[in-house]
Amino acid sequence: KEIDSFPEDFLWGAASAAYQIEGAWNEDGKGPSIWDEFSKIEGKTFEGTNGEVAVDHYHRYKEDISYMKEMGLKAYRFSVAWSRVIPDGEGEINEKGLDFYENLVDELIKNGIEPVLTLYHWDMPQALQDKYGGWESREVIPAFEKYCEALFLRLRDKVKYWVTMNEQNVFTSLGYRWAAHPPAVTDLKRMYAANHVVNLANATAISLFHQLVPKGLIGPSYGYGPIYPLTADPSDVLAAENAEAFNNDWTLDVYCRGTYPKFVMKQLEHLGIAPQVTAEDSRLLTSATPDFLGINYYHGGTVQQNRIEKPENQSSTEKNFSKTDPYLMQPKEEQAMSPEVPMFNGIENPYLEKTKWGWEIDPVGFRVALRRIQSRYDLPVFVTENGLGAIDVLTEDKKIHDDYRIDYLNEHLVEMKKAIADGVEVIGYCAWSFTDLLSWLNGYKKRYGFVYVDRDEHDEKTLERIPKDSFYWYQQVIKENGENLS
Ligand code: GCO
Repeated sequence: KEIDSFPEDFLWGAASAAYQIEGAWNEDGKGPSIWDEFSKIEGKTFEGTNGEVAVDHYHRYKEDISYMKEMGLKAYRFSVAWSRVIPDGEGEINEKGLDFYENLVDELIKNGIEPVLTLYHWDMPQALQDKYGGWESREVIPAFEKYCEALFLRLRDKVKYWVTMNEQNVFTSLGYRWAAHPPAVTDLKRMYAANHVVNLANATAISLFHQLVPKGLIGPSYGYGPIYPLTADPSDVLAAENAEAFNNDWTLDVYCRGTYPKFVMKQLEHLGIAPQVTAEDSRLLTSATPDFLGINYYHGGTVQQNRIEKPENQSSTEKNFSKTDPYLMQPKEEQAMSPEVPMFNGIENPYLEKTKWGWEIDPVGFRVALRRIQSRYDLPVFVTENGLGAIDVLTEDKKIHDDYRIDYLNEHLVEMKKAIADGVEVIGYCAWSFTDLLSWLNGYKKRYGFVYVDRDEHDEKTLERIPKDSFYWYQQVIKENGENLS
């Protein structure tokens, strides 16, 4: 066997999330989620887009799976909407909700596709937000456990790969630091408190899973980006290490080792914003560690030593969001760090190009990321997301020539192949996304899919599915098990 070839059973996949594709937001007993409510508030999402219909996957999942089969997909990652399974988050189980996901899983298996099920992709039941304050309260942990138990029991014989939390770092910082996602607050103390509760919920789910589904594999999906120093000035290198600790070790150490990095904890204690960790919490966190680490890779970040004084009287939100350009409603990378902690200062990387939405394009960073994760945690890695958001143009003869997406994915796969040759154990790769879907803040302008969906912000149009050029390219990659990637 060639040292740099993909394993025989490599899981070539694609991914999605319930809110971004399903629609049917109030059908068959589903309760409202925080995103159903948040998107109704004026000015929160791009031109007021919401997931009420999304790409209507709830009604068209068989058609979508027929495209997956045509493509030769080996794995499909999707998420379950908690409020479809338990409408108020903690009470009665809605059998129709469970039925939907079981039917979806059956259809995947029938077509030879391995299901990869994400338990939490950001759509907390609104009832739990209202009653307890969502992730800020420990009261949601037993509710989450009950929800997970219902799914484990129903699907344990059919689903082998399970993901607990999707991009905990992203949803807690967008929700509690940047006020861009619900509950839309800017309070670091609350962010760190919520983050700790999510860690406990994650560990609770893993612990229950290991009892109930001993043959399955479970892990969180973390949005990882490696941090670079701007220069070889040792102070910049130190700043990059600080940023890596604050941004990445902070979450990954808890997942994999059950402990918070001491150095970061000390800083947070000093600032009076550290989470309260009890001895019992520590026991749970160290006892329930994942079987693999899911990594969503888009880009990293670059820092220099902190030289800039924070301007007085300016809130983080004012400073960090462009209110005028809807494409920049995501916080920029240089700001998505910890400006309150004067140890590093985010800055643009002069060597990297960016997407239309200001996301750096950094395939080599993917290899760096995979190697850093392997050497720090030594767990199998499942790449659960990677992809390019772009404006795709449908030609008159109904084609989408997305060569830019092919180039992007190809460059990333080449680097992933090198990382495998370097010795990183990668068990699968799910491109983001299978069909086009609703971008949380950017509507349908920003498309990621291999399959185009005919709709825009305000007009559902035909919702017709049209495979893009990248669909046929990925089909070939899968067929050759990545042999000819270069
Ligand atoms: C967007 C984002 C998402 C995320 C995904 C994270 O534009 O809304 O890119 O699609 O990538 O949901 O897990």
